[in-house]
Amino acid sequence: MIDPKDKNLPAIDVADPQASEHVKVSRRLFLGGSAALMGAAGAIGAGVGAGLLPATAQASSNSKHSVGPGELDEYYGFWSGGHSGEMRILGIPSMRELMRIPVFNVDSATGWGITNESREVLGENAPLNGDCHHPHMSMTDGRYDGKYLFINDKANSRVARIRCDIMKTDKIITVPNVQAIHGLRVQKAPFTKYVFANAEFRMPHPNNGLKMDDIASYYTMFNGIDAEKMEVSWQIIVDGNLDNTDADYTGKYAFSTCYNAEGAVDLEGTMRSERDHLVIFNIELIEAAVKAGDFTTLPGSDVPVLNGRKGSKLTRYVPVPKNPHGINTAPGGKYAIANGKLSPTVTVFQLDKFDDLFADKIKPRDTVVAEVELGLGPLHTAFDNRGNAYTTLFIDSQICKWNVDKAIQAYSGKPVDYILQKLDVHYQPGHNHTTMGETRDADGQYLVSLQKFSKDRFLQCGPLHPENDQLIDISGDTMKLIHDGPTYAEPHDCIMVHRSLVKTRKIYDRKDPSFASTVAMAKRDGVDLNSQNKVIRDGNKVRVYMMSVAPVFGLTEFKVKQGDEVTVVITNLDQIEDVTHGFCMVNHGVQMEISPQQTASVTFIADKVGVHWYYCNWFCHALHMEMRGRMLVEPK
Ligand code: CUK
Ligand code: CUA
Ligand code: CA
Repeated sequence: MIDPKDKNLPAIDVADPQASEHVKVSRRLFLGGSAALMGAAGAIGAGVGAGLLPATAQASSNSKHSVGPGELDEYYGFWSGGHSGEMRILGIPSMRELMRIPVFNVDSATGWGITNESREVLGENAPLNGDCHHPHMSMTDGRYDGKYLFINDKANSRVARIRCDIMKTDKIITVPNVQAIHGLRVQKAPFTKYVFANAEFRMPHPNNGLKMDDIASYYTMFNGIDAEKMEVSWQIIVDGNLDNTDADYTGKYAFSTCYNAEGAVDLEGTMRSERDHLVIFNIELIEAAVKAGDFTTLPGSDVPVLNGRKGSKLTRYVPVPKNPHGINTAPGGKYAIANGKLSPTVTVFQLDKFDDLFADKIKPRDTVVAEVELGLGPLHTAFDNRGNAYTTLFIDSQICKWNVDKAIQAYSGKPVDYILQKLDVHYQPGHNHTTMGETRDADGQYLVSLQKFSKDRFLQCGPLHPENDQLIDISGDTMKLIHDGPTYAEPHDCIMVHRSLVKTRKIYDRKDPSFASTVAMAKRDGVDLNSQNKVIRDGNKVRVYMMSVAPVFGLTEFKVKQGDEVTVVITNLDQIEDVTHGFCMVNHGVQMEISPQQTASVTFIADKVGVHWYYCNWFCHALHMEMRGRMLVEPK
């Protein structure tokens, strides 16, 4: 739990005249919410969905969560952008979209995918689509450390890292030998040494066209990625496939759900058995096996590949009901919950039993302390700090709030009601997430439920509908729906991080590694980026170095020859926060962001003779329209 009295209070400069008001607002939001809402809930009666609340009660409950103009949100929400390939930053509780972080996609505004710096991160011939599902922040001792965000790309089997100081992607890796990186989580403790990544689809090995019909020989792997180096440390072969994953709070175990224990390639086949499984990975034993050289490698990569199939000492398989989906570790670190999907149940694992399981003192199912019914289509579970769990019921279009301890009692035969409330959501929820809920600091304030369908909730925008991300107040005894938020394709998952844990730069450091290669190139060309505008010709390659200060580019014209490969390098010397410039070369598909103190570059072929205007397209000054220049292309 966060102590709002000291270190975790929002970091606000007290010299700022507006600051004291922000602090007051945030303290009120942070501390006051719970008690007042419990009162309201008591008056209305437990078990009543927000949709049924009297209008006045809803209005007063809403105003408590409103963030007025100029006020700051309490939490950062980091949202997966699904198959848009990006990550998004929202403010919670306002649900305002604050920023988009292009990751696997091309972004016209920032030039991500167009600039040399972003191409360096993406890789020369990178595919320019992505399918993001699971954004997670690096942790130390089970708490967010504000350093990195990680996200998967199911579409092209990649994992990306985002630097939280500038909120830009700084590394992308393709995981070798697998297809479709889906479930992704970080090692929670002692620190995020590994990012754990599930490869979902089984495939032939080697995938050389010779064993395509030998379906039984297909396999997939669980991957440990070194979070600092962004390299795959090891891969471990499993039986069945891999869907979602999570980790414990000791750093010893990670575990993944499998919906295709059948090893089928058709839909019916994946539903043939009544049970699939959770596979548990013993990280210490895996590391020891790698160290001892107890691995092989696959053609085309030198990543250690271990055997984690049934019978391996590195893994254990626990049968769970039909086609499970999400796996979620409770903030206390005591339990993890597998969500049944085709079974109306959730399965509760007691994590401190895993040592005994690996010592073969108990059987796999002895780690299960409850398996209870919640409703139809349980997909994902989130937690508050009061022992309650919140599970999305996809088919029922509801969130089921239940108590974990009571569920365990009920499973052992005691006549207790473990279900506390069911709240309608609109419609068909996938993931949900609570504020700080995947860390030790779970604070039980808000729950977001991410719906796959919005149907009638918003103005029609043609056949394609937005998703609907709903914000729910969970600080009281009953859940209350307080906001509908349309979002573009498709936030599978999100996390909500208290704003005190995220420290971003206001302007770039000139030594920022994200443009270090470009700075090195300038140095080789003998150009001082901070004081020089210069055109360097190197055969048919031309490098155009210029500075920018609102509202002028350092060069208002430069000359090249038709067919030259032109690299424009711009350094924004403005030091004022928010004064970002852009560089767009008309009719050349060239565009980039240059934020204060940033250097950015873009390379293109000057294939058309004549005058070609370039202009600044981030509005920066009263004379922003006048911030422009000419590229003069002479015939060959
Ligand atoms: S998954 Cu999409 S709703 Cu990719 Cu985590 Cu469950
Ligand atoms: Cu510089 Cu607009
Ligand atoms: Ca199955």
